[in-house]
Amino acid sequence: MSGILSMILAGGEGSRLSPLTSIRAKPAVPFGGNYRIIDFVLNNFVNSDLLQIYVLTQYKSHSLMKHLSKAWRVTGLTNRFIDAIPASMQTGKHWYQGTADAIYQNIHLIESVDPEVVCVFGGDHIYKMDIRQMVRFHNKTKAKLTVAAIPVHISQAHHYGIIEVDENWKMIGFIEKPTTNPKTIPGSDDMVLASMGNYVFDAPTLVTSLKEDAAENDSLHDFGHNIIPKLYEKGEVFVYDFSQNTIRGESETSKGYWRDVGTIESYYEANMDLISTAPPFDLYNRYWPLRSYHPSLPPAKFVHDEKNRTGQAISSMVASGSIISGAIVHKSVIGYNVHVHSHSYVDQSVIMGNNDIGQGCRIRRAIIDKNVTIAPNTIIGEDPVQDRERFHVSEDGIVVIPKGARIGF
Ligand code: ADQ
Ligand code: ADP
Repeated sequence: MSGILSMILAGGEGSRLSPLTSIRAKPAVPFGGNYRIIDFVLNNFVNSDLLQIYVLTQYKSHSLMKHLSKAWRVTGLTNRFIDAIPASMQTGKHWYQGTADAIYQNIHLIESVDPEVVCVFGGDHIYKMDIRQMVRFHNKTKAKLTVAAIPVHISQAHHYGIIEVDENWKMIGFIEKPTTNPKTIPGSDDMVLASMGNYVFDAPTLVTSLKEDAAENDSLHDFGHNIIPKLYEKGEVFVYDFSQNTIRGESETSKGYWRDVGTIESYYEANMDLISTAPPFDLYNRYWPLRSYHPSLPPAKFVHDEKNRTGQAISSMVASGSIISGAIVHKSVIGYNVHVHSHSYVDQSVIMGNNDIGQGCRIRRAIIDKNVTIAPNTIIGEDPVQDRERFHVSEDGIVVIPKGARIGF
């Protein structure tokens, strides 16, 4: 496939993921032991052999830029690139006002590549998608814009753009983040069709729509609020049914898996999905390799204590450089260079990397950001009242320890 330019929106603030996003952009948040959230959409493009990609960054982008330059540098291939584009006030003295403005401020990049089709995708979801299949659908329907969609429960409708389609999947209704209950999918009482925030545009339509939108004073300059409603009213928008996307080597249970890891709960659950016995999101499918930056580190090490039968990780993932020494790790995701010392127990937790968990600790249902040191005999996640006094705790009781904290000293 040629003539396809991709622009990934990676500048969102991700405030609902705080404190994990208090020092970095949401797409840079570590995920699944070895990865950053942005890696999944980038792998979708690379595995679809679409390699003309601009990644638009803005909010707290240092960590994201570092990751992109270490993990995703493309060298030596003509007309193949993954370029990080920091916000640089191209069209006036203001940062990106909305997602459409982020693309508008970089319209010169589209005009200089001169593609036929532009993919505008979000940078902060966990899923696998063969994007060529969506582009083929877009070409077949001759749509000006194609929006990828997935069914979600009606209770979640207010987080998404909600879509109505006719029998040919032409968009006949769209409300961005509705405040009242929208129409459900025909034949279902409680499911609605949600936009995944992934768009395939005809390049001239995108350029014209962005220029018109930029000239409007009362616009939010946002795809969901402003661009999509205008285009669908002209009958030019089709909807791509993500559940039809197929990937070699994937099981039936993983079909349609897509997670907006926008809250602490959803981020936590998506990490836990990785370690279930039959994971709905499989990191081990060799037909869909998931690249990232891998530092050179020694293999994970498990130091066994014969007497206590410790020094094990059960139903867990443990990244390189980590040492589980006389401790037990259960149903947890452990990132790089984590040292869990003897007589400690880590259960149902996400430990991101460069952490030291002292002897005799008990840690349950916690997310521990990078570079955290935990003093011996610290207990986290067992007493909800005490936890709320000492830590950031999510609505569902997940304790989150921010990057660099020293706990219990
Ligand atoms: P939201 O995710 O709420 O809804 P938004 O916060 O605008 O929309 O983020 C969309 C994408 O753009 C994210 O990847 C974010 O990181 C990025 N982004 C946000 N502001 C940016 C900026 N100033 N510069 C660069 N990138 C930026 C959208 C759609 C809904 C759809 C959901 C699916 O509007 O219709 O249902 O995505 O999650
Ligand atoms: P604990 O407090 O759990 O006893 P220690 O820090 O004393 O942990 O380390 C226990 C074991 O972990 C060591 O005996 C060694 O096998 C292993 N270990 C510790 N640090 C390293 C390292 N840098 N490289 C390799 N193995 C290490």
